[in-house]
Amino acid sequence: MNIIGIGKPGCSITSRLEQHSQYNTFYIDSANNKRYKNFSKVKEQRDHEDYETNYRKIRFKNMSEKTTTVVLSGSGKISGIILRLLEQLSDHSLSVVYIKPDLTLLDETSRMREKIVFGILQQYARSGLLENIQIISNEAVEQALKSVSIADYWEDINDVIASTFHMLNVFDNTEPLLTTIAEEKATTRISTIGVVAYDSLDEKSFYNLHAPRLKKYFFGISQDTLSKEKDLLHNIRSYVKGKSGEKCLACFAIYSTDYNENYVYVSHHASLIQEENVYS
Ligand SMILES: Nc1nc2c(ncn2[C@@H]2O[C@H](COP(=O)(O)OP(=O)(O)OP(=O)(O)O)[C@@H](O)[C@H]2O)c(=O)[nH]1
Ligand SMILES: [Mg+2]
Repeated sequence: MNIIGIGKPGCSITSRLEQHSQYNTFYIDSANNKRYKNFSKVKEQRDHEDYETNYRKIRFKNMSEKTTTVVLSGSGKISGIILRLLEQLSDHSLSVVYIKPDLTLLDETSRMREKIVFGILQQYARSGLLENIQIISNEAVEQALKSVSIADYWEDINDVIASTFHMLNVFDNTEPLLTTIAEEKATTRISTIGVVAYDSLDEKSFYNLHAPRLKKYFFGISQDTLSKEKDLLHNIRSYVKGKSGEKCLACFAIYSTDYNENYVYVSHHASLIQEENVYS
């Protein structure tokens, strides 16, 4: 799978995925201070619109696959290239990881940009131009962290985002021991991801997705726990059952892992466009 990072947040998160062999990583920004490999420079522009108007086709070296995930936040100016980039890659199977910034920290112009990009990308997902958009709110990720050091603030946040994205991707491509997960309905293309603490089953999703239709729980269980905990399946079943609702189906998959710890990840899926006309 190709991962393309745009701008500071997109590139930083993408660089955390570079270590895994599953991903071919690419970077787009107006400067390459971090000396990323596979970097494409886009000339710095005055504003969002100029990034769109002055877009030049990006030459990606060594991009052979046609399954691509783009990571970006909509508040930065460079996010102005996103629709043109998606157009350039229209023969790919495209997904977006959308980083939702803390809006209270943004000025008016950045907030406007964010609102536009967030809205359009969700429309793209609904219409099927995107396979999926995963929404990740920095504020929610911060709350999922037990402690955040200010010095390593973005590193810590980006590590959690990248590792959760990666683990869900690994589980998605691994045969589970047991599963109640059915083929995803193509209508639920707006989603988020999150973590669940195994012991307390305390769930922290990375975006408060409104009107979810589907929740998928991925239990990565150690060999030791699998052999010792006799009521494991019963507990998982009743926990997941409690997450269902009238219009929301909750399901799970159990995997055996070589880790000592047990890990639980979750994804929520909706068809409804999020935060649409909330304030207008
Ligand atoms: N998760 C995460 N979010 C970040 C990071 N850096 C910045 N952000 C958030 O993403 C938003 C956009 O990032 P910026 O650095 O402002 O913008 P950019 O994407 O580089 O775009 P430009 O305006 O063209 O520089 C910011 O408002 C932050 O809230 C990061 O490393 N990780
Ligand atoms: Mg930048």
